[in-house]
Amino acid sequence: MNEIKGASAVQREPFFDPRQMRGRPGLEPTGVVAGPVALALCEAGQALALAGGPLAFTHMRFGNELLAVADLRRRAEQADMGGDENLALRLEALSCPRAPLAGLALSGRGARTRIMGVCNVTPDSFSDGGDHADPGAAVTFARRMAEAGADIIDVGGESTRPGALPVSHTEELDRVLPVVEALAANGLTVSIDTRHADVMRAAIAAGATIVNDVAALTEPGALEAVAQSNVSVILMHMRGTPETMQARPAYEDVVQDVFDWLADRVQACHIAGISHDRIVIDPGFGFGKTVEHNAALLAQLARFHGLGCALAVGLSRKSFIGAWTSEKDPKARLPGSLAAAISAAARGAQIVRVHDVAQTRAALAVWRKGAGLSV
Ligand code: PT1
Repeated sequence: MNEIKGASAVQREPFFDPRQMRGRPGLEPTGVVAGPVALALCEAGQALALAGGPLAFTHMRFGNELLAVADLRRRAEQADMGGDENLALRLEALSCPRAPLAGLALSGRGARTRIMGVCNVTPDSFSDGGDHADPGAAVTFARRMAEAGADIIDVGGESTRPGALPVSHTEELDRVLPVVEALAANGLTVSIDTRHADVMRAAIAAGATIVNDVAALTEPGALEAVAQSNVSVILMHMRGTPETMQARPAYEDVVQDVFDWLADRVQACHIAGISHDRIVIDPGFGFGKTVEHNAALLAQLARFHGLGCALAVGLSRKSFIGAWTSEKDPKARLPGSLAAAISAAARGAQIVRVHDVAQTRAALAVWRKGAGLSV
């Protein structure tokens, strides 16, 4: 399954065109299977690898239709004869392997969900309210997360929780740079959580190998800052700004709208010279979404594989988890956050951004055993 047909398709030019991935109706891989069963079904032509595996899917929701993979393939093959034009291409985007992220394997038989540990160097973060506001404390905390199994440390100096106010770039730089430098010097994989081009450039120079941007490189100079480096980027969807985003967010179809918006940002990256294999997408849970919007995004998360990029999610301790579990205290939202991480992993998300690294690692390890996965 890790060597499925189409593995080299990532190199083919039309595959790179996100406009073709926006076809209607949306495709939702469903009937997700794992382990030996997944391999057997793939070999029998009755399942397709989900983003290169280790998961696979047997069915696809296609508008109002629910189709078996074997039937879909038949339909895709008829595309040349004037059938579903770009179905074959979209199937390939859903199932081809993802490139490694900053050297971390994301696809294939032995790949496991990667854990990104949140390291906020802010006095006002929503759930860890200034626990490690000074750089020294943040470095100690991040090292502990790495020991607990974080694959990536996400360093942020500006809170983006709903209602948060912006900080000056100098302030943000003063907070994050010493932390990025120290962690990169320790050989850790560091992502910089920022919207600002100058912070991106400085953090990349200090050793960050991933830019995590909740504004998806829409701020002035941000596309260029990433394009002129060789780092990877996480493009996250947000409606409005953190200050205003929760004021009556409305969508026609939240999953399709977010998908299409991300497709446009992926295209903007391509045009700026950022290659497809450097791009990760993130639907932006809690950023300009109601509780129902977040529920739809989680339930239909597998649709986002249709862009042919790796998929990251941030669910940990967010207010919709509080709403689903009647828990007001963000730090007490751990059980819900673990279930959310498993939910996302079971839909093939390759990266989960979390506060509780050791607990998430344990929860995912047990889920993998139960699913029959080998690592
Ligand atoms: C995220 C994310 C992020 N979330 C990425 N980066 C935050 N790639 C910061 C609430 O409703 O999901 N993906 N960086 C934190 N943002 C929020 C949003 C925190 C909503 C809290 C809420 O409570």
